[in-house]
Amino acid sequence: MTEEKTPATNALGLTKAQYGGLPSTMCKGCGHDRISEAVIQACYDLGIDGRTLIKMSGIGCSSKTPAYFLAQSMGLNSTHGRMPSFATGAHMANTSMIPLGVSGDGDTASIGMGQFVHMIRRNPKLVYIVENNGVYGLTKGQFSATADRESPSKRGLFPREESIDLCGMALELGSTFVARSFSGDKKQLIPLLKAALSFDGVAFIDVISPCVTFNNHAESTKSYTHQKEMGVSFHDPHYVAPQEPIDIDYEQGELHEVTLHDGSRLMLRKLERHYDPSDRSAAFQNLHETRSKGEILTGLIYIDVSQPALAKTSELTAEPLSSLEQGDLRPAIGVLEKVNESFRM
Ligand SMILES: Cc1ncc(C[n+]2csc(CCOP(=O)(O)OP(=O)(O)O)c2C)c(N)n1
Ligand code: SF4
Ligand SMILES: [Mg+2]
Repeated sequence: MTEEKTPATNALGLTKAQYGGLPSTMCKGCGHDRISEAVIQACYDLGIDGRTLIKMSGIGCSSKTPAYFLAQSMGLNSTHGRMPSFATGAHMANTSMIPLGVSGDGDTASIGMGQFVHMIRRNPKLVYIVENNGVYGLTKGQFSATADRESPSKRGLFPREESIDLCGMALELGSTFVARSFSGDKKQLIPLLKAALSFDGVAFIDVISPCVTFNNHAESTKSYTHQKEMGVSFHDPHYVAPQEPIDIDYEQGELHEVTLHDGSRLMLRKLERHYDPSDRSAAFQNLHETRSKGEILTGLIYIDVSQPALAKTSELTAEPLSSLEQGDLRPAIGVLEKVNESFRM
């Protein structure tokens, strides 16, 4: 007689299957599905109660993926490029929820660029994932603004304009958490996602995610083969939750330890070169150097845990705005007149 195995559970007594969502409708082999799996694993490992997480997205194949993870979470598949403002609003209405946003390279680097720029400047708490395949997958493979000039389409055409490096851009705008990874590298992506979920502010992760249908041919710089050949990882990251003992494997060798807002730690064991992710100038330099060699730099590129997130500087009420009554929200006539008067010269 074969014994039935009880499935493993996490700190909340939940199985990993309970962090799943609807069956995926992505093309078989699409990088986006690997990212959904990494989100499921990170949330399962951290013991996140899915009911406390909100999933936000724009429009695109990438933006459809929140349907395929965390079925218990509320979410909004919003409009093209507008995820940042929906996510910022939802977060400010109830800061006790964990906001996680999924966008695409088209969604972020073209139609949503204005939203992206100002969201980074405002710095609300938000895990911001760009599933970057260099094309508009959903509308059948047109070049996006992250398509590299040396990377031809399947039909042999080259992009006319220079590509946008979203990590470089986020860094320039003052982002305090900038990371890049590859959908096929769960060893790197899962700890980065856990760190992002523990971070107070925008945690931006650009994830190279091959579109197997429109942009995974041999010459594409967003293909599985190119990433394998040209991907340069800064470090081998390891996430340690606040209640866990120190992992002795990470006590030796070149180690950079980052303490996150909830007391958890990200241990970065250096692989390629000496690198301190709190050095902004070094982050710029490394991004430029690797880009000029056609390499794709992955890992935690920059972090600054000292900058306050939007909710901290916004004088919010102790009770979430979403649960206040009309009477609490509407100021008395006298109060309103005083406010208006203060704006008159
Ligand atoms: C206002 C508006 N303009 C254009 C479109 C058409 N459209 C839908 S998805 C998309 C691009 C999606 O590309 P990306 O964000 O890279 O996602 P992917 O499908 O590659 O994951 C476009 C142009 C739209 N839905 N709404
Ligand atoms: S078209 Fe491309 S991005 Fe969209 S599901 Fe298929 S492989 Fe993925
Ligand atoms: Mg895309």
